[in-house]
Amino acid sequence: MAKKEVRVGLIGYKFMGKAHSNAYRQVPFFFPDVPCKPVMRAIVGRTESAVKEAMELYGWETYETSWQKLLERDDIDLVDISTPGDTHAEIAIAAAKAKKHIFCEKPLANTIEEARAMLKAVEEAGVIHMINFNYRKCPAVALAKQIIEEGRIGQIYHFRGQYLQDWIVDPSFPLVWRLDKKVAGSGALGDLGAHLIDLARYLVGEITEVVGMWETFVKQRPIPKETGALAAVAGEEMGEVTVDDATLFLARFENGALGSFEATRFAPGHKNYNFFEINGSKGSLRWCFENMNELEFFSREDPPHIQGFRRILATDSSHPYMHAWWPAGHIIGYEHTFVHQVYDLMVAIDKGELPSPNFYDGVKCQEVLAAVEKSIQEKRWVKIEEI
Ligand code: SOE
Repeated sequence: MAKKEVRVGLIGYKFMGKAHSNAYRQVPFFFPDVPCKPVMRAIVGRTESAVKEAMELYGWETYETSWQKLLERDDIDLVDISTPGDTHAEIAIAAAKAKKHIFCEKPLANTIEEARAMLKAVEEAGVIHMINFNYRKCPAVALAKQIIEEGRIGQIYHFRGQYLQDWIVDPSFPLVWRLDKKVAGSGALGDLGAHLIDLARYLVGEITEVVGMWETFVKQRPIPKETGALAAVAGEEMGEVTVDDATLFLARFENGALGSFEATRFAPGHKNYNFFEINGSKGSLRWCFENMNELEFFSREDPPHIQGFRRILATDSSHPYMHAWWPAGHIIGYEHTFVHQVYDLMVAIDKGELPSPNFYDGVKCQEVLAAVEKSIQEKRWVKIEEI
C-alpha cells in the first residue's frame, strides 16, 4: 500500500534549509518503517534566482518568493520554518491559522511573548508542531536519556553544560545576522545556550531559577557584503554588535539538581563543542558532540577494581535510531540528527500525536532564556515563574 504523503513547504534555504532538505530526502530512503512519506513540494526564499537554484540543487518540486503565497497553497500539509528568529512568530501563527502542521527552527522565537503566542496558535488550530532541537536526536544522547530513565545513575545532583565555538573570535569577522538582536533575539545565549537548556530539560528536568552573566567582547564589526552559512565577507562600514558573545549561568532544577551552563563563541579551538556531564548518586554520564557517537558512562555499581568511565559507541542496532543506518561501528554525523527529527515528525503526523520536542518545549526553553536575560539585567537570581 502506498504511504500517506506529507507535502512539505520549506521557508529558508541556507544552512538550516539545506540540513532540513537533506533530512526530507533521506528519511524514506533509510527508514523503510517511516509511516508517512515527506514530499518536497515547495521551497521559499525572497531572492528568486537563489531560491530557484536551491530548489534544483536540493530537489524541491516548486518555489515561491513569499511565505504568504506558500500558506495560501492547498497542496502543502507541513510548513518548515528555517529562517532567523525574527520571522518565526508571524509565520507560525499564520501557518497555524491556515491549518498547516509546523516544524520550526530553534529558538522558538525572539521573545517569550512571541513564543507563547505561537504555542497558543498551534494549540487552538489543533495542528502538529515540532521544534528543531536536533541534538536530542543523537543516538548517544537518546541513550543517555534511556540510561537515566532506567535509574542507572540514580538521583541527579549535577548538570554541567558547555557549548563552545570560535567562529567570531576574530574582531574583523563581519556583523552577520546572528550578531543582530533584532534578527536573532540574542547571541550565544539563544543560539547555543538554547540547545544546552533543551538537553538539560530533556535529561534532568525543569529548571526553577537562574542567575547569569554575559559579555560582548567585540562591540563593533564590519558590515558584511556577502554572507554564507557561518562565513561572511567584510565590507568597509562598521556596525554595532547588539548581542552577547558569551553567556554563563547557574541554575536550580525542580528535582534538586544544580546546573552550570556556559555558551560562548569565543573559545578558540572549539568548533562545535556541545558538551554535558551529569552526575548522580549511582554514576555519571558524559557526552560531547565533537565525538557524537560516543557516550561515556561511569557506574558506582561496577565492582570497585574495574570502576571507570566506559565508552559506549552508540552505533549498535539496539541504540536509538541506529536500526536504520549502518552495521555497528559505522558512525553517523551532524546531518543524521535532522533525519531523526523528521522521522519522529512523520511518526507523529501519522499518529496525530505531538512529537517531542514541540512548541511547549520551545516555550519552556524560552522562559529560561528570558529568565537568564532578566537576571543579568537586574543582577539577581530570577525564578522561572516570574517570567
Ligand atoms: C551557529 O552557532 C550554529 O549553527 C547554531 O545556530 C546551531 O543551532 C548549532 O547547532 C550549531 O551552531
